[in-house]
Amino acid sequence: EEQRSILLQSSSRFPPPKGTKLSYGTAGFRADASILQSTVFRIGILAALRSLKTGGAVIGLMITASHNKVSDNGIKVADPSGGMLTQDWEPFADSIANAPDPESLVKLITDFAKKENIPLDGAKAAATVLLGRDTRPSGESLLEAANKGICCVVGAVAIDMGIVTTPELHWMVRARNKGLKATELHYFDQLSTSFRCLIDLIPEKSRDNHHPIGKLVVDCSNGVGGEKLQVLKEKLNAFLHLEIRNSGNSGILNEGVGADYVQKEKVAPQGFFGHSDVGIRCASLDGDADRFVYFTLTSNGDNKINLVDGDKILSLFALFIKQQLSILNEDVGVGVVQTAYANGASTKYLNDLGLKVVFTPTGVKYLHGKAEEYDIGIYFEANGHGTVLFSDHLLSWLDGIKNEPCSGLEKQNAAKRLLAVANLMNQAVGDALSGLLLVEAILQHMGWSVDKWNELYHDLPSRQLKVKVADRSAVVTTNAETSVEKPPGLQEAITALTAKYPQGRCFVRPSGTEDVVRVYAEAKTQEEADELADSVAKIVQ
Ligand code: 16G
Ligand code: ZN
Repeated sequence: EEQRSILLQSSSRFPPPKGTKLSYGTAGFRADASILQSTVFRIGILAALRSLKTGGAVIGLMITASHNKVSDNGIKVADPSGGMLTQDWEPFADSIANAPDPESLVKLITDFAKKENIPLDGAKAAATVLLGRDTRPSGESLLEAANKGICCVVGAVAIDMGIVTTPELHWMVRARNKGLKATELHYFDQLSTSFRCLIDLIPEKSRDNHHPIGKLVVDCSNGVGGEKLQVLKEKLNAFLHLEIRNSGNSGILNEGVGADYVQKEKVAPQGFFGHSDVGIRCASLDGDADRFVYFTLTSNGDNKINLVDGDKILSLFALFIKQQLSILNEDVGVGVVQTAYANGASTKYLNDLGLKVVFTPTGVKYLHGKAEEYDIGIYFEANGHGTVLFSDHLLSWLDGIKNEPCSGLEKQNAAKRLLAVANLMNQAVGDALSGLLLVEAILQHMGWSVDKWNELYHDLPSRQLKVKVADRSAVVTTNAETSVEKPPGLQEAITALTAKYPQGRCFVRPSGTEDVVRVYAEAKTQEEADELADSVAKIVQ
């Protein structure tokens, strides 16, 4: 009863916005920041309940709207593993976010707690929630609202981690629940130590004939990534020449900058110039630093780029890992996970390397879940979100080789490299900072320029379009979004149009983050890809 009255009282101070229906999509809740107070308050309650449900494990709450505009914000829950909130709690998140008044909200909560056997009121179990936010101006007050929600649940405490990247918060949740050291300092230590380790393990002979690969210039989207990358830069100065741009208050968050902009528009971000930066290795982070892409400026005077996207990052990682495994000469289950957006040329390249490539629907929760099924699971979306996961079983096997002189120096070193990759790469979620360091380490290892890397394969021309429709939920897809199930007849029409083009491939899917249906087409020439996308867009309308 005490719990009930606390919930009623506090929630009356956070009335929901009128006339908007919110839904916990692939990226959590996202909307204009001005209407999110009640949502984050309520998700604070949910996070505390989730902690109680999981026996007091630490849960994460991140306040961010990633690459979206600065006036937006959002909230996302991290489960005890550091991964995304379990999907079977998403309907509960939706229903409490949309409860019209305190009474109905409290009823939803108590009913759910009963159904899930969550000990409310007088619970002996304690609950812990880690809170983090990106640099958005609305973040501070939203974090406070989330904090209030958490504190409504008897026995729950919130710990404010302040301004952090999304992957940092997920990393901290995971580390705490494993009983490991989990502060931001430990995060930076782990990244910089494992990067150093990879550099120290570069074979002498490739060190001799490799050219200095020059500086890396990073566009930080005017977001949280800049100040964090600065810390790594100071730690790694001797091994990595970094130049940081679009960081802090130099411009507006995500406006004409950042990984999403660069990847979608295929142009250089603001602050990069076609006269001084041509040919230089550049990278872009997104607003909360969980995605990144590379690029180079192509010619003088304009902002055209050669894009090195998530597919190519994935291919570089897969190649390096494959090389180390072949030194170890042992059959290890490697799985590469892509979505239908992966350029067909990347899939072909990976297959030709002899790797097993599987597809999932769009969204990190699907890719991550699939990648966890392998000894080494490598996943990336073309947009630059991804990581490399290692099974415990494989890690202990690698540890054994590392510590066994009879394995021989070559094998020991290969095992050490893979262990360093496992330490460097965020095991909870895609992380632009750790991904960037792995790219840099591998390029140094290979002695490769960014152009050499980009030559691994040539992208097939592609085109993406979005189509406004009356009801996007009318489009239902199957087979990892590669074919349409409903409405009837649509897939047959798409198949017929696609068949007209050599190397043609096309799919449509309802967006999870915008009120549109997306169309993706690939073909042998750009004109044909455009034509195919256009013609399919017409029949979707
Ligand atoms: C979300 C997803 C991202 C995906 C994008 C697709 C997470 C954390 N993020 O941002 O992985 O690429 O949605 O958006 O899962 P769309 O459904 O609008 O195409
Ligand atoms: Zn992001």
